[in-house]
Amino acid sequence: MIFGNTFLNYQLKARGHLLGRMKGFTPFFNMILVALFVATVSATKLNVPRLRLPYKDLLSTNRSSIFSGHHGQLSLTAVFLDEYRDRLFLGGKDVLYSLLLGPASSESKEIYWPPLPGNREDCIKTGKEPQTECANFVRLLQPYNRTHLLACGTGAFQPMCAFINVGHRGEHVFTMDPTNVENGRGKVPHDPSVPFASTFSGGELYTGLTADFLGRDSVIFRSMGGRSIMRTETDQKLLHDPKFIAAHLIPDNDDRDNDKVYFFFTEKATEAGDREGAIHTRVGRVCANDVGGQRVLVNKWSTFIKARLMCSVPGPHGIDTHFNQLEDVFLLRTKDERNPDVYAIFSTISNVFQGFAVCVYRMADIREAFNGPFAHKEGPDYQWGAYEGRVPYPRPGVCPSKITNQPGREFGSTKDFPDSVLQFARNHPLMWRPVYPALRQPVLVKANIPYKLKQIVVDRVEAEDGQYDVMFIGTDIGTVLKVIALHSGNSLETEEITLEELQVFKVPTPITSMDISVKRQALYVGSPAGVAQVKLHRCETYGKACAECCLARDPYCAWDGSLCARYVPNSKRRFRRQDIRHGNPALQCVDQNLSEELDVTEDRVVYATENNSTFLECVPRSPQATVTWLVQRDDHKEEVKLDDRVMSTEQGLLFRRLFRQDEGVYICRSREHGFTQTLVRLTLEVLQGETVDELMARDNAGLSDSFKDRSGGYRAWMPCSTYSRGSSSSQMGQSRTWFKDIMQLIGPSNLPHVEEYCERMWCNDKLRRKHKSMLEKYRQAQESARKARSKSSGERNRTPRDLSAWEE
Ligand SMILES: *[C@@H]1O[C@H](CO)[C@@H](O)[C@H](O)[C@H]1NC(C)=O
Ligand SMILES: *[C@@H]1O[C@H](CO)[C@@H](O)[C@H](O)[C@H]1NC(C)=O
Ligand SMILES: *[C@@H]1O[C@H](CO)[C@@H](O)[C@H](O)[C@H]1NC(C)=O
Ligand SMILES: *[C@@H]1O[C@H](CO)[C@@H](O)[C@H](O)[C@H]1NC(C)=O
Ligand SMILES: CC(=O)N[C@H]1CO[C@H](CO)[C@@H](O)[C@@H]1O
Repeated sequence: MIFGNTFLNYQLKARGHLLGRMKGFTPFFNMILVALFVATVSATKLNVPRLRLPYKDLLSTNRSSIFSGHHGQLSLTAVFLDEYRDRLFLGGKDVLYSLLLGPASSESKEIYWPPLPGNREDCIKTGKEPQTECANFVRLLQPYNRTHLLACGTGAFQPMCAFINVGHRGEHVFTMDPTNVENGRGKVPHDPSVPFASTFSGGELYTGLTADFLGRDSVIFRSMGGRSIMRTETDQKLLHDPKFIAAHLIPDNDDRDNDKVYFFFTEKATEAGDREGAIHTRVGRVCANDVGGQRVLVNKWSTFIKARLMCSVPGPHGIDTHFNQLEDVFLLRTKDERNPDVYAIFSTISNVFQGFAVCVYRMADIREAFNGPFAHKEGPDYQWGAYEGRVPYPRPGVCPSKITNQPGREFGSTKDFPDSVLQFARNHPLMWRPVYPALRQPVLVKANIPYKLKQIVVDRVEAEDGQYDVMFIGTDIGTVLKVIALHSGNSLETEEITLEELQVFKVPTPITSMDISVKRQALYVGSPAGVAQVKLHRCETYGKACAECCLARDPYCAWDGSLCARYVPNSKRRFRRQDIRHGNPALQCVDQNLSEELDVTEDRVVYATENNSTFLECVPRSPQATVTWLVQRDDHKEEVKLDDRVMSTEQGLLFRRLFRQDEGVYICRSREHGFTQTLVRLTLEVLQGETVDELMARDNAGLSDSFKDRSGGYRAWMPCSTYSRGSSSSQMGQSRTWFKDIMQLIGPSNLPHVEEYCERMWCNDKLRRKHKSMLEKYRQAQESARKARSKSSGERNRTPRDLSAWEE
């Protein structure tokens, strides 16, 4: 099979997205199309993800796996990642799941949990939607005790809670007693679509939600445990149409009496004055040991105070652009449990601008705002200002503790607080000073992007040159962005690098939850379509060379001397090459074996016909790289001259009409961070004289009888397998793709002919013998390519990977 080998060696790789799309376009349209491609190429490449990983690739490389319930439709509404038990608990519509996370296990258990009898029907009678409202949407899953979880659902607008037996660590128990169901009012909202926040601590449940059927009673609750239920008073000064995003207990110091529960929410900002409907983001807090007042504020929070969270960028004319709408909060916990970093996604959506920002807050700054002046307004005609009068003792917002419980001033409980303190707290819940983010600016800003940022989790990663906070940001289109923000030197400027864009879900769907397991090095990404387990990193994806690993700038990954692999701090590995700050492979990889790395895998030959269009594909791995094309003729290399006829597109080099003198060796080079690498080396052969039509005519003349049907006519099309003998089906498969490739190169209008021609060439030995002349030509081509290849590999040995290019 000389002929076959020849062609297989030269598999033509023009996958031809471009040509495929151009089929059937008039030249005029081609022109526009090309103009668009060229425009995109020259557009700015900043903030483009360095690597885009499609859904299929994530699955095929085992980077991701998806669970969508036993019946396909999960309608995920709650997730609890239990790292202690190594299990993932899910709540959806009328259903609960328990998944084992062990390496080899994919075991899952299900509990069917519909609304209580009659409630679904009652819900429908009130005019609610049967499918999207009148079901039990599980909204809350919290660990309750050593054997049980607390689960609460909307119960068709009749909230209910139940305890789920999940067993001890190591056993896969998952049962619920359906008769032992409690009223869930104040624990989850009635409406499955309204946001709410909860945290379970010390046997008590803290929730921020709307607690009534109509969704008007906005309140912060504490329930369960032994103490009486606590709530906020109904007062717009305290909470004004809030949308709760997150709740967390964060200790202040070693005295547990100072433990505080923080709520993150947005609300209508009364202090914004005339601007009706202005929304601000707040951080509010209560003392965990608050039991309300004795005469006033009975069973109502007496320690609730709140401050504004600012997230803005300087705008033109000195007017800042504020990101006011809170989307998500992630607490990056460290060894110091009192001082987690608070990561928050904000949005601002106006007629002229849609933008998103991530701001990071330090607990010290939040506490400072709460220790500062209270916001005050003397009367309806006065401006808001800092309260300058005397603040009663104990200062509102301070928890009763050893400090407040001194001889002579014995405030051991909020019930001991003087009425004046409670009155002041009730009238001054807002602090005057806002909380500014670290460095007073966002770590990440995205403006006018065609998607929304919805969820964030952060992993603090140890790298060779320090710690990096890797942000995983979920969008409303089913993707997750993996981003780091770098501070350059002493300046305030941050550089954000999108390391990867992972298309986690097949179809665009909003990501509604994200949890990170540092132990498993995995991300659990929830959406209505299901939950995905995604590995935080897959270093091999970046490539097989030191330079590629280095350019990736991924803190998880380093060059270990032979592979791009997970960076392990303090390991004994000799080679650990990583440069997140600058991504400079010239410095990191200079003593590494460069020759065998990225440099062109295989030289290839591309055949194309004169006067026709052709396309040389070259797509750099990173969209941040810029591409240049060189052409080599007689040992002389020069940059390809681009014009209307020869154009550089995002996918490769397009010849709109091929001339004989275009023959040569084409070299596609990419450049990123001053580092140049050769991606593709192609020998372009221009076929002339014998047009395909002529070849066809000759073939037809010498056609053997076996190719004529009974009527003497010539069979228009026959699958190869009908006349091939002795060639395996896998070879046939390969030949098929080869046909497609060459067809696209030779020109759309010739396709039917060429397909037929090639098929016959490929499949029939007799015919093949008749084409000695053609064979000879291809053999020569193979020979010259082989020479070119060995010559170029000789070059590689001399100058490993284009060292001169580094100095460009
Ligand atoms: C993915 O996992 C399957 C089953 O564990 C395994 O057979 C396959 O080789 C893996 N693929 C890759 C690319 O690692
Ligand atoms: C956990 O709580 C459930 C529900 O109240 C109870 O039935 C169970 O006995 C408790 N388990 C432990 C270990 O306390
Ligand atoms: C580098 O090249 C030398 C000789 O070409 C070879 O022996 C060695 O194994 C290579 N090292 C690596 C890390 O590839
Ligand atoms: C290509 O076009 C030129 C000028 O129009 C013509 O002379 C030449 O014969 C054409 N070649 C082929 C193979 O059609
Ligand atoms: C698409 C295209 O231009 N195809 C042309 C390829 O060349 C032959 C002649 O060599 C023309 O007939 C085709 O129209």
